[in-house]
Amino acid sequence: MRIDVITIFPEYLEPLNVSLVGKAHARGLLRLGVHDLRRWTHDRHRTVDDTPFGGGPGMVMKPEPWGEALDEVTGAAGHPQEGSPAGGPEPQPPVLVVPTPSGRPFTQQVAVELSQRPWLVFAPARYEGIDRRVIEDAGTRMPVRELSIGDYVLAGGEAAVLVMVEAVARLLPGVLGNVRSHQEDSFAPGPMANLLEGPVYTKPPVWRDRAVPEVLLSGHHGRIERWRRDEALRRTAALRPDLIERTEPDAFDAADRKL
Ligand code: 6GU
Repeated sequence: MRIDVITIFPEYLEPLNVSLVGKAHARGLLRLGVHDLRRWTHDRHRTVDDTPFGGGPGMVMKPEPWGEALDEVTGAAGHPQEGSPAGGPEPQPPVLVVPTPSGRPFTQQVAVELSQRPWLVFAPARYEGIDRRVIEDAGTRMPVRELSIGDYVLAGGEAAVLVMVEAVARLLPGVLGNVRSHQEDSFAPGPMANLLEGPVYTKPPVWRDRAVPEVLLSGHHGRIERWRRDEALRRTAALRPDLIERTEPDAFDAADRKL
């Protein structure tokens, strides 16, 4: 997968070079490009924002630098994309991801969908957002997803890009050592879909007088699986009743109903 990020704070994206995403990059599973939006300004002050038409607080990001940046990074400026020889099939355009608190929710399902695309371009905004025409214009050439990471307001979309890139990168083939670790995620499809994960334990079996639940040492896989589901269900009912309410009744078995 290829990921490009266009930002006025390239340093903010440096964490992408560490941990899981950094390793995926180093191992060639992910190609990352971070671009300074000011590269596409032409005035002495490298201006990227201006006052909003219609009045109101804050500043709006100007369309021209974003337009030129997206043209160049997405290849609309007429540069043939790498890996698509002249005369070959039309290359698939990237998905443009615009992080904004006014977007649709970024969920695990969205992360899975994005992880199946070959190319993502992120356009995080500072100030009050990007001039609407940039989003509309880009939308004539590529799919655009305006996405929010939660119901709170950040000062800019860069931290949201870090969140989304990490959620997507760990789903790429070969990035996680163990495929089961994301097949069993709380929000992945399957028997534990829509349930929070319950408690986990490792050695030693007794620590500060606290014993690991006996069932986990029993070697009885059926009982262990049942216990894990019970714990997940109890935790979800306590912390996220909304997740249970939006699960179809068929997803629950007779043992669930006794809890
Ligand atoms: Cl994606 N951006 C900003 N600025 N604030 C947010 C957000 C995104 N998601 C939740 N709050």
